[in-house]
Amino acid sequence: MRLKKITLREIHLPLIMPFETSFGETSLRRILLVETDVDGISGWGESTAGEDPFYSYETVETAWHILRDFLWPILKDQEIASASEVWDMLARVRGHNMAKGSLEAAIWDAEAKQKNIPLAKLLGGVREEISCGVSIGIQPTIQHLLAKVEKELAAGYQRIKIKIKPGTDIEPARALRERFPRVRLMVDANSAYRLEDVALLKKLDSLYLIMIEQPLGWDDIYSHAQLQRQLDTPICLDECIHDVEHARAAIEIGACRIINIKLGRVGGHTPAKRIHDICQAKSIPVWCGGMLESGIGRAHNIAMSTLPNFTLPGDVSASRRYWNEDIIEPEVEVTRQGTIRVPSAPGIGYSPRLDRMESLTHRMEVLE
Ligand code: OSB
Ligand code: MG
Repeated sequence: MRLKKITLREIHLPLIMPFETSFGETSLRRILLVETDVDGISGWGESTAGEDPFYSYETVETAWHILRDFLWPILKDQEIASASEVWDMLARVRGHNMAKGSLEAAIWDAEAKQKNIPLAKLLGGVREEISCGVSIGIQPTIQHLLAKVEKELAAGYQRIKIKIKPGTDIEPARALRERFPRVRLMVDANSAYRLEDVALLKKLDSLYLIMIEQPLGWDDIYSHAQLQRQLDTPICLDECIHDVEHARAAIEIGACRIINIKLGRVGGHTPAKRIHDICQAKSIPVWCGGMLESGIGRAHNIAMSTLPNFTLPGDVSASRRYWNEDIIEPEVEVTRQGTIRVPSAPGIGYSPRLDRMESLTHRMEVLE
């Protein structure tokens, strides 16, 4: 395969409802899409870089810069035997996983289309359906939260995750557990706590949560190991796990019992598979995290979630929970059982809606 051209495109997509986490609120997504031309076949990827450097240091601006000035020059006109080689070809650039992940994923899509098979198959996926949970942002009141959760459970979602921050943590989680005694429930703190908050975090142990996601520092694996020793509830790491070495370190020192894999955060399908494999070998279940993706990123998440060790419901849910209209056709839909059926069309299996993308595009750059 030879990479002939890439097109960078920034679209603006307003969320149906603002999404609040411990690090801030988002109401309009700026999304960087990458289209690759591989031997005349187009592949699509989405960078999960944010509008601000608050979840990670990457932003739409840094991802654009790294893609145009460093990643494209490495791959341009190179003979690429398969998409599985791309991650190692980009190794000279340190970090910037969201930039790398968008390009790498687009080449996987193109390769699957070239071979006329679904991306899930090319990745080694084993499922025809994936299990879905929802991630619910911080709500103004407990009443709002209960109403939201009620609605998502009625729609069939299999697991509820709520965002927490200091001051909005134990109370909403307890209210949910009282109202829904048997629901699979978890909280995500996005690094809002410190090891000194252990007494508060221990109160969560009585609520039988399936996990507490990323309570401590975004790059602090060691403190999570100290915390996990004092908690019964499993810790799941998100922000801390950037590559397979972090995953190995976290598992070996006991910093977590579950890992959330996000394609952008780890740099694409190849590093995601490597983390998946090491977790599987060490009996650590994984699940697919979300970053408020448009349909392109969502489609990649669905394909990745078909790998065998994705045994817990992920944050991959229906397009209509986020967008009035998605940029793919058909939109991602969730069954009454809280699952997504993996598409059988080649590549990501959903068609990009170019007309709609055009109308949402704020800038575009073609590199060839
Ligand atoms: O920590 O998982 C997270 C959204 C933006 C940044 C970080 C996170 C999230 C979510 C939303 O939880 C997941 C989704 O529904 O896409
Ligand atoms: Mg998270």
